[in-house]
Amino acid sequence: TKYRKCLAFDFGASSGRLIAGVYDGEKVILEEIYRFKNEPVTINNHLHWNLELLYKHIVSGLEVASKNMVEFNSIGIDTWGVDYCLLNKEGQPIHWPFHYRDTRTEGISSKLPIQFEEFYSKTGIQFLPFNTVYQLYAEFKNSPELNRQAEHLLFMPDLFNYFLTGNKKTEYTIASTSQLLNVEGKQWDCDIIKRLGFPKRLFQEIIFPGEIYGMLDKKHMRKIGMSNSVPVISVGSHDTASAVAGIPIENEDSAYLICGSWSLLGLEIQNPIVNEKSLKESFSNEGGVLNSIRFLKNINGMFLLQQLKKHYNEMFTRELDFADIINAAKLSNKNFSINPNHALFLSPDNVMEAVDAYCISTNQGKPDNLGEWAIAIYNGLTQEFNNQLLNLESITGKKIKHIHMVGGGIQDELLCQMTANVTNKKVIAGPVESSVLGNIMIQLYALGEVSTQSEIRQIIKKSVSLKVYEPQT
Ligand code: LFR
Repeated sequence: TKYRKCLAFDFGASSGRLIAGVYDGEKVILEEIYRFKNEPVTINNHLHWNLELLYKHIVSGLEVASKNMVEFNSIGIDTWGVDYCLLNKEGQPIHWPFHYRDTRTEGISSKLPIQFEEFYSKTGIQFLPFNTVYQLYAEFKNSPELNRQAEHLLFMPDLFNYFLTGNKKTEYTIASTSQLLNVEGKQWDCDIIKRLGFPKRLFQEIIFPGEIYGMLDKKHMRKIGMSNSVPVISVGSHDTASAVAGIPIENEDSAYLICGSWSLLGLEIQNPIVNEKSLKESFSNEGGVLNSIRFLKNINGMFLLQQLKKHYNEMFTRELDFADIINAAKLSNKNFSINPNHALFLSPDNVMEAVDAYCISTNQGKPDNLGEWAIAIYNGLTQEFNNQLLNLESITGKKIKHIHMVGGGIQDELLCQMTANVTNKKVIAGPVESSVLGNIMIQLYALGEVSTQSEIRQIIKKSVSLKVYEPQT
C-alpha cells in the first residue's frame, strides 16, 4: 500500500490542534503539527468564540502542514457541539458565534411552545439548556430582525468547512446536537422548525460522515502554497462523534467515557432508544458515524478542574498546575462531594464559591483548602459517572463489562483510578487523541482505504497503547 496522510483539525472548548495521521496500510501514526488555545471573548456582555482567531489558526495550521509535509491527501474538521453561526445573504457571518455557556439562554426553555417530552420523542436528545434550539430561540426573540437578515445557519465545523470550500452544508452528527433533527429520519424536523417560527431557509442539506464536503478552494491553496487541491471530508464533525469512532471498543457491552471539558458517558448502539426511562434520565441519541447512534449522557468534566486551577491561581496569586491539584486532592482527608451537573457548576464565576455553596446547602460543611475543593470535584465526578452508568445499564438492559476512558482527561491518573474504584469496573484508558483518530479513520473511509466499522476498530487497536486500571478498594 502507498502511504496516506490525513489532516485532522480537532477543536475543543479550551484548545485546538491540527494532527496528521499517516496510514501505512496497517496502522495510523499521529504527528502533531499545530496546537493553539481557544479562549472565548466577552463582547457587549455576551460570551462569544473568537471566530477571526480560530480561522487564522486553521490557515496557520495548514501553512505549517504544507511546509512540513510533502503532500497530504485530505482534511477533516471536528469541533465541540451545539454552537453555530448565522450568515447573511452574502454568506457573511452576522456575528461571532455565541459560546454555549453564554447566559442568554437562561430561563428560555420554558418559553418555547413545545414541551420537552415532545422534543424528546422526536429528536431523542437530552435536555441541556444550551442546545442549539434554545440558543436560536433566544437569539430570534432578542433580535427579530434576524427573520429578514439571517439566510443560513452553519454549525462550527460546517462554518470552517464552508470557509475552506465555499460550500454550505450541514454534517449529520453535529446537526444531531441541535435538538432539531428527527432521530429516526436523520433529517431536519420540519414540523418543529415551523412551530418555533424559524425560517426554513436557514437549514442546509444534511451530509453524512464519509462523504466529501468539497475541495479546498484556490484561494487557500495559493495562500498555503499548494499546487494540487485535496478533498475536505465530512467526518464525524462533532468531536464526540469522532471520539467514539476513535475508541478501540471491545464489544457491545463496553461503555465509553470521553473525558474533556465534558464527560460523555455512553454506549454505541445501532438503533435509537427513546422511551420513558431514557426520557426520565435524559439520555441522548446523538448521531454517530457509519449509521451508529451515540447513546450518551453529558456530565460536567475537566472544565471544573480547569476552572479550579484558574480561579485558585488568580485568587491566591499562585502558579499551580494540574499535578499540584491532584496531589492536594490525594492528601485531603475530608470527603466532600458535589453534584457536578447542578446548575451552580455550568458557568461559575468562581468554582470554589460554587463548591462551598453546594457543600453548605447539602450539610457537608465548608471546604477551605485546595485539596478539599479538588476532592469535592473528583468525588462528585466519579460518583456521577457511577450513577449514570447504573442508569445506562437499567435503560439498555445491558451489564457493562468495562469502561473505555479516552480524551485529554485520562492523563489524570487519579481520575481514571477513582473511576475504576467507584464504579467497580475495569477501566481501559486510551487513546488520549481519540477524536483525532476517529476523524482520521473516517477520512480513510472516504478515501476508500477502509470500508467497515470493524476494520476501523482493528486499525485503531494496532495504532494505540492502552492502560488498564483495575478497581481497588
Ligand atoms: C464535548 C462536547 C459535548 C457537547 C459539548 C458542548 O466537547 O462537544 O458533546 O455537549 O461539548 O458543545
